[in-house]
Amino acid sequence: VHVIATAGHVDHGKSTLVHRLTGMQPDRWAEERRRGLTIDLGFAWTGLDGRQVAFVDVPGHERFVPNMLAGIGPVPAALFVVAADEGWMAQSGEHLAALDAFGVRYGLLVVTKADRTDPEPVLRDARARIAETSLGVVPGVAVSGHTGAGLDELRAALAALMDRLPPPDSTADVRLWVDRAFTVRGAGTVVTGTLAAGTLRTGDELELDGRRVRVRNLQALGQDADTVGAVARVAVNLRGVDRDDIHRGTALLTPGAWLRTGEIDVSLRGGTADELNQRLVLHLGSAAIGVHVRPLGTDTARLKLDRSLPLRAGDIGLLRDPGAHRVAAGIEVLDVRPPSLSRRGAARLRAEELATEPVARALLRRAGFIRLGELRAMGHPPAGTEVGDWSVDEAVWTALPDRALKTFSAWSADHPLASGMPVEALRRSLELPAAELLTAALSATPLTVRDGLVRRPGSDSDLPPEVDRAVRVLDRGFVEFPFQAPEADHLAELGLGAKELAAAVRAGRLTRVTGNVVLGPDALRRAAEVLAGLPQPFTVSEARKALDSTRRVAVPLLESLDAAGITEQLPDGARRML
Ligand SMILES: Nc1nc2c(ncn2[C@@H]2O[C@H](COP(=O)(O)OP(=O)(O)OP(=O)(O)O)[C@@H](O)[C@H]2O)c(=O)[nH]1
Ligand SMILES: [Mg+2]
Repeated sequence: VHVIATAGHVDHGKSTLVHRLTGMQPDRWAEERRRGLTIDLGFAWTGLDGRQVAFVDVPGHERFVPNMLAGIGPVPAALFVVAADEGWMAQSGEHLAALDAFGVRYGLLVVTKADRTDPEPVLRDARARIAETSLGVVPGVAVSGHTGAGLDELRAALAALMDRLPPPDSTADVRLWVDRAFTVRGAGTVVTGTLAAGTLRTGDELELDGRRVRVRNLQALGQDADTVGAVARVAVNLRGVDRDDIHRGTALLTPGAWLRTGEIDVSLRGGTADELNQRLVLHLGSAAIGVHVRPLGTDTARLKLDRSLPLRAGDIGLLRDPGAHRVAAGIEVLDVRPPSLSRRGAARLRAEELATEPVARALLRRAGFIRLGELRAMGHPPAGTEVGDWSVDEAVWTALPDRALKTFSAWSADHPLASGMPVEALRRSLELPAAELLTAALSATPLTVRDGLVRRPGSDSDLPPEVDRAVRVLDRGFVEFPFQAPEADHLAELGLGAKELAAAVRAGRLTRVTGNVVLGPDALRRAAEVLAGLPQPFTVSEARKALDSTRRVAVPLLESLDAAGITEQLPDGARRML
């Protein structure tokens, strides 16, 4: 399916043309038919040259330009209509400016009412004006909606236009800008829109204003469909939402794929920042939102939106001055998460940054780390260094292994009794947002990770399986009695001779208190914790009791603590924590 929007001044024959081409009456409201005036968007479709084409018919009256913009916003091609008898008029100009601002590149000029007067002068004039815009040089056809003259030529030109339209990306994330919402008796809430990219399926779960909704039923061009790929006019029957909660400009979204934003930095087309009013209306997709404009450079500005929208970098919209009936400028979204501008001169610096540095690079420079999914949701291509699910600033990434080593060394110096630094502690002190980043950074250092601890090289050598098993048996005993060393015959039973014990101590799996007196890997740290809770100073006997230990263990354990600078022995033989 191809979707084409009409454009042109009031009464120039847009709806008549759509009716002629499709046999469908695009004006839906009784009031529209009575007054011969299109007020809201109309929709009609037909087969043409073996393909299907849907028309979004827009109103030409100046009062309904916002409706026109909601119709044309998501549509890639336009049928520009000018009446031969009236020629170029005010809304011809405003509609063309809108198409230009939206950057619409595909179109066709139709001069209607050719039965009334020679269409040639208007064809020439309109084509010249259109050639100045994003549409470029377009084919022009003269027709009469009354006699039908020129319609075959128009159909041929439409077929040729469809051949030129770029193929849509049917795998893209869905953002269906809602242009109508209504209730169907028995079915519930239905929304319609132009699906510009992506694919919709019956049963899909989608996001709508932060809530989850389910696609109960799907229609394209009046037919039920299980799957509809872009580009298409679709009607979506939704479960889980009330019609009253939906308005034009809401969007149906692929869950989790879009970020809402209330503040954006944009580049301007066809207008300079200092000429813009402070208050304008942003039209993007089918949305129309009041914005506060703050100029940054000559062709960049910051927009504060009255209501947040799901936007991405690269989105195209326009700013309109509703009072003056004027398109003030076209915009392209550059950044949906712009930095705050609190300092003096910040706006100018920001403009320079936008002009000289890719936005994703600047975001990374400030944040250090951004999830790939978030970068995509912001509309940016991959930037920096990819690490697992993350994009990392290159400078940050290069410096990280060294920082990790330094931080680890400093921590180890402060914790001489620890057999390793907890991964989580190192992650936090390096201010890394995820453990996978630390693991990746550590692979460029001699440090290793085991049992949730970052360890020095060599402390992690693997034990032979039988020694490992034996040490695990000891570990279970240490859980309840961390300061009771296994007796010699127990060690012998487990096959832990001097050589095996030495290996386990080297691997950081046991702490040697003295000779063949061994405890668990964190025995010294845990002893220090217990002793810190005693009234200071304390005697060996008090320490022994508090540790639920024996003299055989307590005496050398205290000496180890002295040696590590954790405790200190006083002249009278008592000790205190340092
Ligand atoms: N003589 C003549 N009249 C036409 C032609 N096309 C449309 N009309 C008449 O012009 C009037 C306006 O036509 P519409 O098709 O409603 O115009 P429109 O552009 O859709 O108008 P809005 O949607 O209100 O902007 C109607 O009375 C039509 O019958 C044509 O080719 N020749
Ligand atoms: Mg009309």
